[in-house]
Amino acid sequence: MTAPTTETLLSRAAAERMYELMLTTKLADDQAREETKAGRLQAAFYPVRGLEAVCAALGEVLRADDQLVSTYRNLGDALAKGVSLRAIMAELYGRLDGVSKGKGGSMHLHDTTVGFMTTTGIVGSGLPITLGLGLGAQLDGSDRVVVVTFGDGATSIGAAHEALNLAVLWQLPILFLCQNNQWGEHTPIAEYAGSTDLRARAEAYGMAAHRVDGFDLFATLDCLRDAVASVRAGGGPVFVEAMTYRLTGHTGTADFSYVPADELAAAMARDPAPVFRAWLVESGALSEGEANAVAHRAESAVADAFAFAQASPLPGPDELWTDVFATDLINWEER
Ligand SMILES: Cc1ncc(C[n+]2csc(CCOP(=O)(O)OP(=O)(O)O)c2C)c(N)n1
Repeated sequence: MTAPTTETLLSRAAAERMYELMLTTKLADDQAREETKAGRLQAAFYPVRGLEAVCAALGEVLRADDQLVSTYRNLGDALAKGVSLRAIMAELYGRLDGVSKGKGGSMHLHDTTVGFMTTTGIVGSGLPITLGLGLGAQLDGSDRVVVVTFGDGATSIGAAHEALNLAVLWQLPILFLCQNNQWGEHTPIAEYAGSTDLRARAEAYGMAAHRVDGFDLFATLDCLRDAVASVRAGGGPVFVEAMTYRLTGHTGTADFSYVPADELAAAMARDPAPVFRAWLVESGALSEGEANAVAHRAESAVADAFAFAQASPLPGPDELWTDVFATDLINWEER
């Protein structure tokens, strides 16, 4: 990691918060994959291992009223925005206490009370959704920021390009955050993209665009803090390409023996949560004992969330017709 700049020099509380978030994400992800492989969790689960520093930095720079749209690879994003780990896990298990009463599953997490607006399974579909949210913020005269996270593959989808273009044209308050893990399912980026400089695609539409090392927490914090400040100040949309690497298979159960061993080993050596812990202890920001206490909290939270999810009831037949159609229609006269 680079040394922290003045802006990213952390208060002890912020350091602990980010380490706890990164470790909670890693442990919950590890356990969810174990559960799916064992057949106890019979659901699609899309691991986020490798994205922990990007998620922690994003959580740190967003305000409570900012809004986030994410993808199926959403565990870290959801935790960063403050969604309950218990409710996320219950949703994964298809249980009534899940964020969508068990009817959405891992691809459809949302909790609008904390600004976690939606997640989708359709690659690239989050970008046009944020156009509406961004337009809403602009019409409200609010300075809230709308963020959308998406993979590198999403930048080859037509809807993503339409969204980038309109966001610039309308100068919407949107941060486009590309979590570039360098794979689209089982295809490496160089085999599906003519140019792998995704930042340049956004720049071509006329918006500020930056590329940052997404394994480097301090560099990512600096980059995202500046980007969010610029969007909030009315500077129009900003695109950030955070370079990471997928540390697991595409899904919780997918084979990933096709990933080059040297690339994976190099990425694993930069595994965000353990690397940040080592920095915290070596720099004296936290003692071994204090770092262990944070780790203990993360382990307990994950154990508690899985136990809660497994004990939660399945939705009954009475839930079949609830939350299916929108019933509270907008009254435009009153708006
Ligand atoms: C429009 C669309 N096309 C194809 C798929 C199938 N699909 C699911 S995930 C995925 C890979 C997307 O790669 P990327 O955007 O880089 O995200 P990552 O999974 O690497 O986070 C594809 C092609 C889909 N869900 N939606």
